[in-house]
Amino acid sequence: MSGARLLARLDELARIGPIDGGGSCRLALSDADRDGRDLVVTWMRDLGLDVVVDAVGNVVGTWSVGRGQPVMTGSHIDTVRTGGRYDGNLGVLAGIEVIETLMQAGLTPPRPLAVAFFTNEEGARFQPDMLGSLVYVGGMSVEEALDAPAIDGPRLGDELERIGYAGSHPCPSAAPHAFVELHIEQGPRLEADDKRFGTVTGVQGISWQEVAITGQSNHAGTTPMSLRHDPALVAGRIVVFLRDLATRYGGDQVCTVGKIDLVPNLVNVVPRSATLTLDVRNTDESTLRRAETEITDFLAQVAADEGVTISTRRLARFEPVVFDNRVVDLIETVIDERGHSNMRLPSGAGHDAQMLARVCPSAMIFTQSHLGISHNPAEFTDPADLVEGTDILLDVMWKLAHTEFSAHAHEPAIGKP
Ligand code: HGY
Ligand code: MN
Ligand code: MN
Repeated sequence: MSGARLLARLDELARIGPIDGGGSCRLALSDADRDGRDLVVTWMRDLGLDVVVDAVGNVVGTWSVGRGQPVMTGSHIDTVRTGGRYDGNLGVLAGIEVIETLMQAGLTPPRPLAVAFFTNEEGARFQPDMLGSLVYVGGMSVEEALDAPAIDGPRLGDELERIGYAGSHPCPSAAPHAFVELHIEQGPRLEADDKRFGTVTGVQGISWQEVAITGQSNHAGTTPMSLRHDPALVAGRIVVFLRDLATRYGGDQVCTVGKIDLVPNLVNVVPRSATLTLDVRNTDESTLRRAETEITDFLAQVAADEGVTISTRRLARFEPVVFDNRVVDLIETVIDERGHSNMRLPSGAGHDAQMLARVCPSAMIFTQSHLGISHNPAEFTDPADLVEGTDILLDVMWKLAHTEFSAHAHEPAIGKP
């Protein structure tokens, strides 16, 4: 395995859509995303992989050797606006490196190996997140996906056409034999517990909604406080309510308001409207539902209190996912055999693996994220961990290619994700 080649490619990809601090901004289906896609497709084609682009722009490069369905790896190369250089990119470039290493070593697996990058994993420009892999496994229709509106306006289908990634390969695609994704943890646990790698048992539940608050635009100087119907105030109360809810629930509960838009957004105008996004997650489905119910009740109450109207729009909703214990065990065994400390943990972030888990035995490998920072140019993972994580991925893929899974439904990893 050539660590130098992997690290050089990570650097080269990071330079597409560069932002201060060494990160990248490649929002899904933007020009920068197109340029990143073109670069990675070039690396796939230079390797002689069979590259297909499907109807929602997912790209899969396959080393067509052996027989049967491929062992697949991959992730995403779209980023948030303040993206780091490893989120998603590591999993895609490590997959290419694994195949190139085996080719150069003259080691041919009994099954094809495939590496994919999926469209709009981040869910930052279009919702839901993991949209491409969701369509890939048949969880969302191509038509619905192509009609998804970007937060800046265009239809997803029109953007695919514009950047030249409206592929012809049909969705859903045939299920791979197995799927394994290498990804940075994006949280603080591995480093805090001094564990070098993570064996990921599943992904927590995700609930995204958009809340639109309509009040009464008015003059900031002349309107008495008692006569205001102020959407900005209501937005602020919602932010505080979510923080209090997460504090009350404790445990894995997280709540985030990441986006607030005021209209007309001017210093001397009581806003007419406020539109905000709610990102609420928990590893336990019943707790997540309880949180959603509390939020719904609060929105009704605060609308009545402040004399505003509130409407909501569902942006994403995925229940917690538990990965296949057979793949989780295999990953843990490989890391143990290579002599590295590791721990089992659920993923706080969403990943394409949670969608592939619907159709084939799937799991993930985590590397540490320094100080748990991610979705931030300061995202950092020790290069030695990136390289060793890729070697772990190679071992896992090689073993999966030599593993036959019995037909019965996957055996979920022990306990909640
Ligand atoms: O939002 C997430 O968890 C992921 O980054 N799409
Ligand atoms: Mn990611
Ligand atoms: Mn991300």
